[in-house]
Amino acid sequence: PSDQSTEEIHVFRSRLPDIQISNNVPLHVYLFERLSEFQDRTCLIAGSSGQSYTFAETHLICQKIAAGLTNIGIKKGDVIMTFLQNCAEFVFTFLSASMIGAVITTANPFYTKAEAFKQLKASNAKLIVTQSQYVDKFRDSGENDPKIGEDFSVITIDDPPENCLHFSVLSEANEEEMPKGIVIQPDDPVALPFSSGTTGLPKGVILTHKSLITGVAQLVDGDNPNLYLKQDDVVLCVLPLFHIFALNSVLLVSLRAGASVLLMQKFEIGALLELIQNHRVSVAAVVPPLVLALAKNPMVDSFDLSSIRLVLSGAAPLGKELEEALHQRVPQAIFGQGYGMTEAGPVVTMCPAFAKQPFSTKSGSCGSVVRNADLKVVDPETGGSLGRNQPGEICIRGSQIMKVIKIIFVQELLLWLHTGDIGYVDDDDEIYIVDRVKELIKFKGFQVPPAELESLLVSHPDIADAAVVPQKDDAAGEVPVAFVVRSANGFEITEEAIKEFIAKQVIFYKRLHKVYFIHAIPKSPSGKILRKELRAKLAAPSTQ
Ligand code: 4UU
Repeated sequence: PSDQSTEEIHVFRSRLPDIQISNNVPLHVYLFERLSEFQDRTCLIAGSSGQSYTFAETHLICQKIAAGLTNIGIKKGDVIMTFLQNCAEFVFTFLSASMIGAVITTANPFYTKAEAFKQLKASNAKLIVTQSQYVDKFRDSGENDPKIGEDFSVITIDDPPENCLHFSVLSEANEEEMPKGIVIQPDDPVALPFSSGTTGLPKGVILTHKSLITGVAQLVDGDNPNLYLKQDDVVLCVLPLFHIFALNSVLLVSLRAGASVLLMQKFEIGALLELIQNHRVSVAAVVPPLVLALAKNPMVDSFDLSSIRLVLSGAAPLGKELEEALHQRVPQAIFGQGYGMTEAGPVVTMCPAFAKQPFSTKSGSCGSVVRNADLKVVDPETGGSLGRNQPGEICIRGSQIMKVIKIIFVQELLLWLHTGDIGYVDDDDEIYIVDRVKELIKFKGFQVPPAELESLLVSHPDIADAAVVPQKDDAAGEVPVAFVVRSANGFEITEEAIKEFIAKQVIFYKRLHKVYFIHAIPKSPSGKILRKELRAKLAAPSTQ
């Protein structure tokens, strides 16, 4: 309601001037706009095999796959699910989908069968691109569930199991057969990542061609790009591409800027250090648990990390001490944070020390708001706009944010996205995130939606009611813990049994770390769980 009020709004802007953004073309056209300038340079390097692809090769393969997708019946508006670890095929599938106006929904390949099916059904995907080892997660589903071969197809990047096709049916198609005449509008969707946002279960976040182009341009376009990438940069992609951080701020920005992306399937410290040294990695996108590993592991001292010039941390709060500990090991690098959210398309703030003409920044800050966007801070109780140095809910506005379908009435041209994060803007336009008012729990930067665990918990006959909240944890940042009301059926379910019941149904990072039994879940008169009260209970000594 406050969005419609007439009171004065304190709008915070980037320290960098606005730029012209060419966001009226399809995403792939924008990304490959400068292809002729760097077509023979390395675009992708597969870390495990060392195989690499130039920009020209990448572009050609994507055109072939666009033709191949059309041959197997994928049309504009259809959804394709990637169920992959980082690999070149992920990149090819994403860009090819853009070329034919299809939409990519990205999922974590470690999802359990139940989690995979939820996203498959919610996104109505017609095709899944995955590895053979994961195909069983899409078989033997419930009676009303979609079926392989009938409702959707499966393509594997390795030997295809029964009823599946090999990736070569796409990549060996004739690029001449790419469909002509597909008209893609700036507001057409191109990506559908899943996120639980500020409340409830995970849902598809509609990101359009225009929003993703804007998000990339805000970082790497203009005379003084906020995140200055050079054509000879090698950008580390160890964070998963199914998450918006790596997708946007590692892959898409590098494609636009002509930098190479070094793809790593999964994090393993020895292999990582070797790859950094051998490929002379210059830009590293990291999350706090990775900073912890690099800061603490003794192996780090035996490798040459002198090529690293930028370290960008995001997805969860980074402690100053931790940042300084790693900085001592990589003294030549500029350290900074980005703060983003899937729904925000995704970057809200970025460290301006990464700019071509850099600004100095303070440790602990998440940088300044991105250019071509407005940021405001509101009082979470009253909705009133706050000035500098006053913590409140961060709100962001610009063409990069997700597409909202049901707009009932709009008084402003662009809507403010409420992030559910509490932060403030200091006298130097630097933004600090200090708390979260939304339900979301972040385990090592991964989303754990409490509503999902709560609905699983109350589905158990021995549980009458439940609430899941974050508990602070040194290694993971936060871990999910549950408050449980036992049902009066005489069976005294144990903590271990509850943990196991959940662990069987969810991916590793959603597992419960502790269960506290309680007589009633505190709720507001309207029935909302009073999470603040439960978090306060955790801080009290009796629950330790
Ligand atoms: C404290 O985490 C992300 C996106 C992160 C991102 C993307 C592009 C970082 C840098 C970049 O360049 O998205 P989600 O949707 O998984 O989670 C969003 C939530 C935020 O609302 C906030 O609570 O993750 C938390 N978060 C952070 N918290 C994200 N970044 C930060 C941060 N400090 N730097």
